[in-house]
Amino acid sequence: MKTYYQLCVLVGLVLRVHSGPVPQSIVKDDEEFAKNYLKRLYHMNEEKKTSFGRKASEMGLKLSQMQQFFGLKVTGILDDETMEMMKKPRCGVPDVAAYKSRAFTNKWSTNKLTYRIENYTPDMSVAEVDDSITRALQVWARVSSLKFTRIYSGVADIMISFVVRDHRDGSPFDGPNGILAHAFFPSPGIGGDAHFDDDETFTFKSSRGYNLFIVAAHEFGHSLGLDHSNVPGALMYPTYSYSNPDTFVLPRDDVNRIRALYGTSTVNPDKPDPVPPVTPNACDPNLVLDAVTTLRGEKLFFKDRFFWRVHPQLTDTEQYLIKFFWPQLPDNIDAAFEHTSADLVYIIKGQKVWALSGYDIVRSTNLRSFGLPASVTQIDAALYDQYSSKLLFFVGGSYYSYDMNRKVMDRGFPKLVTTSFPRVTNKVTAAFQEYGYYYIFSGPNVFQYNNGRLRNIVKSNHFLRC
Ligand SMILES: [Ca+2]
Ligand SMILES: [Ca+2]
Ligand SMILES: [Ca+2]
Ligand SMILES: [Zn+2]
Ligand SMILES: [Zn+2]
Repeated sequence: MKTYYQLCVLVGLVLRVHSGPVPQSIVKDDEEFAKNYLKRLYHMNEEKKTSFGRKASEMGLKLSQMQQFFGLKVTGILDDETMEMMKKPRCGVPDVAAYKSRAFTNKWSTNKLTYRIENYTPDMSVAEVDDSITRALQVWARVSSLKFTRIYSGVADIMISFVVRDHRDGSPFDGPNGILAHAFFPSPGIGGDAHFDDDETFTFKSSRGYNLFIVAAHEFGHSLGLDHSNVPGALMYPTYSYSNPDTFVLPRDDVNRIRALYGTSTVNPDKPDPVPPVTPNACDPNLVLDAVTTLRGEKLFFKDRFFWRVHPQLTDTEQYLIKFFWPQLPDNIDAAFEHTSADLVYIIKGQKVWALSGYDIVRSTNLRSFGLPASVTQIDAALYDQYSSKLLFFVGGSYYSYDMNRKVMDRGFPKLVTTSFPRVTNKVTAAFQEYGYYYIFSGPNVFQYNNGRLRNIVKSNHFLRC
C-alpha cells in the first residue's frame, strides 16, 4: 500500500528511495491536524484533563466513525490512508448528522425560497458568479418541487457570501484548501445561508482551483436540509471532486434524498430530464468493468466515473471517483496496465495515454508511441506481462503484442484472440496479469490462463469481495 509519507516524498524531489522513519515533527503536526478535523467534523470533545487512556479512546472512537463513513478500513488509529482522506479538500459541515443542533430542522415548510448574493469573489466576473449560483440552485429545482427567486435587498432565505477566516458564525475558515465552504440547515436567520471561503481560488468552467458551481450545488444541498452522503460519487459526499459543469447531472442518491423532502418536479414531457448517474455496485453479477490494473500490489478496477481499490490483505474494497485521485483523468477509460519494472501505471482512453507514478500523473503520451498502427484509434483492453515484458493490446477480436524492452511491435500480429485465449468468443473488455496468471475479462466473465491454458472462469465481481 502506498503510504501518505511516501506520497509526500514523491510529490517533491525524490530525496530518498526507501521511506525511513518519519520525523517526529511531522507525526505531531498530523496528529494536531487530525484532532482539529475530528473536533470540527465529528464533534470530538475538547480534551478534558483526564487520564491519557480516556483521551485516546475518545479519539479512537471518532477515528473509527470517520473511517466507517468513508468506507476505509476501521482501525481506530491514525493510519496513512485515514490521514490521506483527511487532507482532501472538503465541505465544513460535520459528517455526523445526529449532532445537528436542535435549532435547525431538515426541511423548509415552503417550496418557494429566496436567495441573495451578498458579495462577490475577485476570482471570477460578476456574471460568472451569478451564473454559477443560479445553475447550482437549478440542480435541485430541476428534480424537485422547489422554486428559487433571487432578491437584491433585504433578507433572503439563502444568503450567499464570500468570506475568509473568522466571519462571526463560530466556524472560522482555514485559509487556502482544507475547508472550502459551509452552509446551514433550514431555519430562520442564518439557516439556509451558504458561506464560501474566499481564500480559495474559485473558477467558472475549469478543473483548476475549485469549481464554484460544484461547490455551491453541494452547499445548497445543506441549505435545503440534506446532510452528507457516504455514497461515493454523490454530490453530497463531503470531499470535493471536479465534474464538468456543462454536463453535470445530479446523481441518483441526491435525487432520491431531495425528493424525499420536497416531492418530485412536474414532468415536462417535451423535455425529459437526463437519467441520474448511479454509483456502480460491486455485487452486480452482470458488472462489466472498463479496465483493471495492478498498482504496487493493489488492484484497481475501473467502471464509469469510479474505481475500486483492492488491497491484498484487507477484506473489503474501497470505491472512489477517478477524479478524486486524478482530477485530470477522464471518466469511462478504455484500458490500464502496470509497467512493473518502471513502477508506472498507464491509463488509456482513445489515443491518449497517461503515466502514473503511484497517485501522481508524471506524463502523458499517445497510443502510437507503443507502435500501434494509425488505424487503431481505440483499444478495448491492455495487459503487461512482467515475465516476458510483452504488452498486449486487445482491439475487437484481435490483439497486438509490443515488446517493452526492444520497443517494437512483435511480428505476426495482430492475431485472433481465440487462437491464444480459447473460450473467449466476445470482445475483451479488460485484462491484467497477477502471479503469472492472465485474467481476461469479457463482459461479466473472467477467464484465467496459465501459459495459454484455461484454468478457471469466474464473474468479474469475484475480485471485488462482494
Ligand atoms: Ca437564512
Ligand atoms: Ca479553506
Ligand atoms: Ca476496456
Ligand atoms: Zn457538505
Ligand atoms: Zn460561515
